[in-house]
Amino acid sequence: MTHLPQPLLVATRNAHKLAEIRALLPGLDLIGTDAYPHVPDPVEDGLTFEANAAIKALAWRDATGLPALADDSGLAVDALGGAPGVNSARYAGTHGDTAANNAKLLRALAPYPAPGQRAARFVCVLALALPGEPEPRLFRGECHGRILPAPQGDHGFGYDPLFAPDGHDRSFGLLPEAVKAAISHRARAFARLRAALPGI
Ligand code: ITT
Repeated sequence: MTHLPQPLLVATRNAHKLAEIRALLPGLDLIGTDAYPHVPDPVEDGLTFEANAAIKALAWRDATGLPALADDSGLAVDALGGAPGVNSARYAGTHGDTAANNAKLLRALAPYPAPGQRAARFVCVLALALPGEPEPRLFRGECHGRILPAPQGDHGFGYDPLFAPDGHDRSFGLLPEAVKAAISHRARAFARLRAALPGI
């Protein structure tokens, strides 16, 4: 198979992610999970981005019968031993509470004020689960940078206002959205997917 099968279910409940994925796959027939409100969200209890991406892609493929593409992603901060990592969406306790997550991250990094102590990377693992294939195909992308002392801007979502990618002084929250679309962890994972499935 050299092309992505269509229609393709994008296995995310995160509207911001879905919008970025639509922009990274222009012209493809993509279906969001809104079309399936009765399907329960799978439990993401994997210890790695790969494991959780696979859980989501397989669960949604099996629930709908459609080829499914999942994105498991998050922020790994060196000084925090890789936290929040796979817990990025629920770092402060409540799933998707961005303000609380970002506030907790700034508190955790207060003992590390120097820019050189605040290295971090965004990670994205895409899992493509195709009907008839036992294992999903996995594609990983990373974007390295650092955590800023205070939030900047309101582009993007999640930790974007706190993250300045390498080579830039401003956050993904302030940088033009085209910059994130070109260099993000998600863009890099999609570049890998495209290389493996030429013709997309
Ligand atoms: P789905 O599982 O339904 O896709 P989710 O938001 O729960 O949605 P994850 O479990 O993969 O997805 O958690 C991803 C979290 O990591 C997300 O909620 C943000 O806090 C953070 N994150 C991931 N990608 C990001 C990005 O591009 N910019 C900023 N924060 C990001």
